Amino acid sequence: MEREDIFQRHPKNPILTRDDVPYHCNTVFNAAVCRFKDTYMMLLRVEETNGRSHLTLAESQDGIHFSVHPRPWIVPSEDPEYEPYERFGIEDPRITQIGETYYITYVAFGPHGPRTGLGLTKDFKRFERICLMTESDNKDCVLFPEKIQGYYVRLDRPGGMGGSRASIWISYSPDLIHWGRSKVLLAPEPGWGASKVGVSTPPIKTEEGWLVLYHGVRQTGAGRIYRVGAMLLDLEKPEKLIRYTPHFILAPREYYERVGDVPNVVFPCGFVLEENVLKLYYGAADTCICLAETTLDEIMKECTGKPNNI
Ligand code: BMA
Repeated sequence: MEREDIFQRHPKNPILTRDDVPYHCNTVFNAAVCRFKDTYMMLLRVEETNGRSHLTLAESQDGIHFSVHPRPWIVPSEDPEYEPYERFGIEDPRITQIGETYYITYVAFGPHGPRTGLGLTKDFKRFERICLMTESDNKDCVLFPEKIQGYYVRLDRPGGMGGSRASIWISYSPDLIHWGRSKVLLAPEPGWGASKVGVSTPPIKTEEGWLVLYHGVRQTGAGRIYRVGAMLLDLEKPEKLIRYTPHFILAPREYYERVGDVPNVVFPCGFVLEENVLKLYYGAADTCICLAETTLDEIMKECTGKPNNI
């Protein structure tokens, strides 16, 4: 029997709201998180009152109480290479550490639709853009934390906007710029993720495979519901899906997940792994940031579904 209570929500939820931002904004949500030296580093999506987003850093010593920097960190670029694609904002970051470098993927949003931007930092002071690494109509892109068989690997979700099948894809690159060998990994299927699926957080290496959390979207008469599942990919050939959760493992239940600018949304973008404990940071109702914990073993036990759906 599937269980849904494998995550324990932090009693201080929501752990971060717009009241914690030292400047005027509409909401904070969908934050990437990592460990940097002794600090929990959060990169949060801040939506301004014009409806456009930028990314701001917040720091914490305990992973619960974050202090938000006084100024935005990653804002739409004025460089003509990027400007037409970032004009309407920067959204939903993910951080992947490879060696000493922290790679940041983000949704660049402009008049041509959403696409993925990629940049890096080594010190969380200077942010350097590398490229716009996907074409338009592509979101939820994350990098694997190491090269596999000599290639960088990414997961993403092309085709979510136009009513086509909004599936999770995998691609490979020798240099982070040129990408290919793209394949579908997981497609929406009737049920909790019927409308779209998209990767939530960067892959976690385990003995059994790469464990990846993803979100599933169900369109209902009252709007969309965003929930979370997990999948396990082969360590050497990550385009091979081993198992996944046929049911969701985290769903909007609490008031702060049900009520907000966009109701019924839990949307993780980051985690910190401490031993076997996964601290998952997620945006709730596009309005605040929350924390919930579980163990990798608990997630692994829920991955009972065999791949058959692409
Ligand atoms: C998705 C993204 C997320 C957002 C979610 C729910 O398409 O835009 O940033 O949290 O919708 O509104």
